[in-house]
Amino acid sequence: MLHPILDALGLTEHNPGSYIGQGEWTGSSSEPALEVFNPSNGQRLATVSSASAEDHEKLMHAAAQAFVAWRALPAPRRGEAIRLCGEALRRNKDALGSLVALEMGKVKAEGDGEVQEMIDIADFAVGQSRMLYGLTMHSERPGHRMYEQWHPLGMVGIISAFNFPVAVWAWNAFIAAVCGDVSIWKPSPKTPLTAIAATRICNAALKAGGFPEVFFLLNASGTGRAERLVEDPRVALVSFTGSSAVGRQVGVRVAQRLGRSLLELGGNNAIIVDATADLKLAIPAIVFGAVGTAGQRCTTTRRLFVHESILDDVVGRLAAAYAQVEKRIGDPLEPGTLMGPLIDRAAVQRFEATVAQARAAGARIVSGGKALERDGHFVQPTLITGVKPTDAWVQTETFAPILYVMPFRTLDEALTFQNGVPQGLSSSVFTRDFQSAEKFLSAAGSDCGIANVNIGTSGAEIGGAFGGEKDTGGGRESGSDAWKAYMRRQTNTLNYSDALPLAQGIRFDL
Ligand code: UN1
Repeated sequence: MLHPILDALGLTEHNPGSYIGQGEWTGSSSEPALEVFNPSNGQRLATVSSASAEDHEKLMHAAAQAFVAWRALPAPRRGEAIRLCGEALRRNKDALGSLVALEMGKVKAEGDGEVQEMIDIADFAVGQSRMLYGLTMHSERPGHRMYEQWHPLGMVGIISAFNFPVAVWAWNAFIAAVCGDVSIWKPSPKTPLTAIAATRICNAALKAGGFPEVFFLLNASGTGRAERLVEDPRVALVSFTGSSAVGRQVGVRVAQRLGRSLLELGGNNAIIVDATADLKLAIPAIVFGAVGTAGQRCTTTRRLFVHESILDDVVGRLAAAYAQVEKRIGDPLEPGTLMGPLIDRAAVQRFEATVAQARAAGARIVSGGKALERDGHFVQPTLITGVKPTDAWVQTETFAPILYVMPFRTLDEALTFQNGVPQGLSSSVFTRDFQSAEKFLSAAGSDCGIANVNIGTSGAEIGGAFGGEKDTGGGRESGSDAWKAYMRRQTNTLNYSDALPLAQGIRFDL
């Protein structure tokens, strides 16, 4: 029986998975279809057909044509189009937020929050559409003027992950759209339904406003479609969100053809709690950061460094909070649930393997550590002590609610621990000491793309540039000047004099 949430968004039991242009939704009967399961009970929700190579090629032609029309619209008009998308998402927030919760397994409040993030970035993009500013420079030659302008880049490939199945697409697609680009989305094969719903809602809003439909979609099983996007020289920018291991391959392959990539890869985010910290703020921030989205955010708090003088106190308070969370694990759509399931069985197995590895090496499992014996992919929120910052499992991002708690003596030591991992996405310090806060934010402090004081590592606002250093890939998306990644810069020099002086004072008299 069709789930009512699917019905509310016009989805059926068998859905064509790809929007390939000219109003056409399609999917191949010869390619293996995607089967979508509800992670909280393992039941099948629907199937989604995969795009074939021919569908993909058809899409590329349509997208190339759409780009030519779209880039000719003045940027503020493109902003107006995205305003309509934002309004459509406001109308559909409840339904789409529920679908995110149903398909991905995050709790309803977080599903709604994710749609809110789409709405926020739409609003941001509308404003940005009037602020695609270039600089003017003073020419060294008389009667000359120099300036730069930003032009649309072309076709942008967006390869997104299951954990933020729609918001990360919107960060990319909406900013790309106001920049004059069209986008081709290859979502995670674990969350194709939200991708279909989001694409439909936004393209319908464009169409109703008399705009071309610039959001193309490729749902497919396997990696063939994504690989084609990565290797296709017509795709000017590949924005990839996923693991560092896959992102490394994407980066190398796009670089091979001298294309551009924007990489948002793994995080291994830490919170430092010093002896002056206000634990009324720190404890809820740590708990939300570590167990929110069942530990499946790239900004999830995975490591906690606590000043040795308050270690026992902090671990005790966390254990008490974790006991409360444990009572509220369950159906993500049920009001009051704090933690839903992991995405699939393989994720549960990775959780179990990581806990077993730590346990075998003598770590103490203070809370949790087990998968729940019930339908769906539920695990306990897990607190682990007695590990070292250099342990292999502490150095690795396991996409599950596992928090390693470790003591430190000095802020310098805590910073060395925090920075001593391959990843560099998000970081926080809880302190009431001015010098510690400033040191944490200084060039000698956190080496991450995001560094916070007295708030947690996850739940970044869209207005800032989002991304991280080292194995996190170096990309920046969402707010600030991240729009520049979606445009090409052109430097223009104009001569309005009657002479032709050469730069650098060179004389070349004929
Ligand atoms: C991600 O996990 O891929 O900062 C993105 C946050 C969210 C985005 C996370 N705004 O946690």
